[in-house]
Amino acid sequence: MTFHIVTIFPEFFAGPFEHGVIRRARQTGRLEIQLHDLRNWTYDRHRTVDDRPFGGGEGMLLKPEPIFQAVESILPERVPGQKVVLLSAQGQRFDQATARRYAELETLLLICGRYEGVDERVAAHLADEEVSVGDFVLSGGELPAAVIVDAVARLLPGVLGNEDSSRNESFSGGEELLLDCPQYTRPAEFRGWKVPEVLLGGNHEEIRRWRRAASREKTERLRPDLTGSSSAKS
Ligand code: 9D3
Repeated sequence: MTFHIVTIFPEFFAGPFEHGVIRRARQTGRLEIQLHDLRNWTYDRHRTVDDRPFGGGEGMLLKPEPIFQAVESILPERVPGQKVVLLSAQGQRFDQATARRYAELETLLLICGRYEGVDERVAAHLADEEVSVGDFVLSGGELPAAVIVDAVARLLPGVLGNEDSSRNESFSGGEELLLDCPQYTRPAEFRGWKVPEVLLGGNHEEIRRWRRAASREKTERLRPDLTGSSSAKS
């Protein structure tokens, strides 16, 4: 799968894409990430990417021309296996189902918003989707882009050692949506806090039941929105 990231800060991504799962996926050719500096598609002396909002208001917006030029030159023909996503605070929430949908694509182009936002014609007439990673205010779409690459890349065939290990986790779906159960490693007692006795024995049926119950308890306590017992919306 190929990601294209259009950004005014291509250097921002040096760190996040050079470690662990992402690094290995790139090395083995299962994942390609191409960074594109939005200023490459500006033609004035100051390489201007932003301008003031019509009607007044605080701050600056990313102007449409460089973004349209960038996307149209990176993806000259838009085919079904390609998707263009605008990252913005106003977008639809990115979740695990979105990650699974994106992992089926050949090509995903991410446009990183900045400043106070992006000219609305990008969302209306260029992007296929407008996506946010959560209801909090960030300074731009670069961290969200890195989040999306990470979440999608680990779903690609062959990226994780075990082809199935990405399926069996929190948020992967399944008949019941539960958080992972609490897990423990050595020592069996740390500062007086003991690992639950059942995990130290070898009764695998009992362990399975304990884990299921512990998952339910933790989900109810930390994420009642997932169980339907709260009116809270995820
Ligand atoms: C006037 C209100 N705004 C500033 C406080 C709106 C606003 C503009 C630009 C809020 C955030 C941003 C920059 N954020 C993103 O581009 C962004 C984002 C986010 O802020 N939160 C969650 N996901 C995303 S994806 C892109």
